[in-house]
Amino acid sequence: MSPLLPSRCGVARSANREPPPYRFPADFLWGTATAAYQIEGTQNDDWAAFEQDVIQHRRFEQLAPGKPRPGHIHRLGDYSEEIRQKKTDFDSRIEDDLAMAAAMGHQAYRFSISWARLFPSPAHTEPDPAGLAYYQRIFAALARGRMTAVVTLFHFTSPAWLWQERAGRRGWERPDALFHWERFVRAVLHHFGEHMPIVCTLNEPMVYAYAGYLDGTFPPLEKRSGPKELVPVVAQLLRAHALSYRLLKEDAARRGKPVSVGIAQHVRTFAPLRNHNPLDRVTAMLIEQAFVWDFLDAIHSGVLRSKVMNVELAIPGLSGTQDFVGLNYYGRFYVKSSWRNPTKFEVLMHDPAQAGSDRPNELGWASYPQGFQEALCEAHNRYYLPIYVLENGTADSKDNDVDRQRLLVEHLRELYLARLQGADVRGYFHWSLIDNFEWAEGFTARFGLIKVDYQNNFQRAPRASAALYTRIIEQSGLDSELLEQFGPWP
Ligand code: IFM
Repeated sequence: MSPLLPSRCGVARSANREPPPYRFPADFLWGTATAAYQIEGTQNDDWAAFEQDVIQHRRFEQLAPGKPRPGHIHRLGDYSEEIRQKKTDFDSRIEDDLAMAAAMGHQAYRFSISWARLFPSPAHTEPDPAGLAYYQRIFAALARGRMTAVVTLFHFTSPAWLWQERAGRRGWERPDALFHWERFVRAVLHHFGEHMPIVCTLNEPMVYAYAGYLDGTFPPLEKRSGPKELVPVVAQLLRAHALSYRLLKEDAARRGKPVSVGIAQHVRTFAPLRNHNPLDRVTAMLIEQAFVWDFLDAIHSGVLRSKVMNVELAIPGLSGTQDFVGLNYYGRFYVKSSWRNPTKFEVLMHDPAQAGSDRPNELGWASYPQGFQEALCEAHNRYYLPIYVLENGTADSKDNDVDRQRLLVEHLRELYLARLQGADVRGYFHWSLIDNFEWAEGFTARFGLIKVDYQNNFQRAPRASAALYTRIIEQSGLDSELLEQFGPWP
């Protein structure tokens, strides 16, 4: 192999015999992540319109958690108008929440800037001053706590007015969508560019495309006929990413400051439900490629090439527009196919036959820490770029949240082992700092290191995992005691 090429990372279980402690470098970035819609007060956006519709038509009957039903939000009717409007009441607690994160030793905070808060109506050709003042408070609180701001530009929501049809199209597919997007990105850069060293342009574009345009569980609640119909949306998101990358780099050059840019890609391991079934195996491979890697490959090569979406489309200005690979890792899904109709398959959140080892969380998602190491290595081998884990977490509502504590130790151990084999992972962001609104799952799924007591004026109460995370940050990794407590290891 050429000495100029970085070495390939392979998942070597022998690395598991590495003796503790597992220490991370001093410049490894430890943080948490949130998103505007999930914690902030309501804005004039597509999700707020969806929520209103859900309430009006009472589409919130109790469903099984983890099985979102198109057009529904799980148990939304159980929560008062005040809670639905304020979400976590972050708006009046920005300073306290971020001071608490700083006191817990967090060094970074990932959050998103709401497009609708800056541009609430199409009449706004300039950003709304109140919206700017709001994010100013966040940047100021982060500066006080000496925390690095990691900004996400698009985290699932867009202004309601973008959904009025233009030339028969709406949302990202409108002919003027990129014009408006550019206006938003330029405004963010003009006002906050100075304080944005790491930027994530898009959060989980494939989740957005699948949930919004195939499953109908996220706005715009469409159920298109198949993955090929996602191409216009996916291609437009790639164009939006390429455009933001160029604007961010131009802004950084003007300021004489570097900026590191990437996206946050949702990662799952897709496993065949029946290992002996060749169709399950092939389908699982195809879905993983489509859901996890096609988008990142496109940014790498400049061409959206996908078997599942049946497309090969060059996107001008896209190639090489990521400085890091951002991954959000949440475990393993299972694929069950059918010979009678190979394009219709089921995706299971866990395997009912091995619930013991899958340890499904409160949403039924299987835990699979080993897949984390595999995904980090795969990302390294594909792109040879720095990696940030921009999300990792679980739904665990207990005060003594043992599942979240276990998840932290198990996943950080896998991250350490991936680094050992060459994956250049530079930071870890736990999802999430506080409990929040989990999209079609409503308020029921609790992902916070810090509990939000919705019945008690949104009071904050750190869960046991919050102290564990602080301990890990303070000692820059996992000590023998922790590894022993959560072992034995495979
Ligand atoms: O809450 C979401 C977040 O908005 C995007 N990543 C996954 C999280 C948990 O489902």
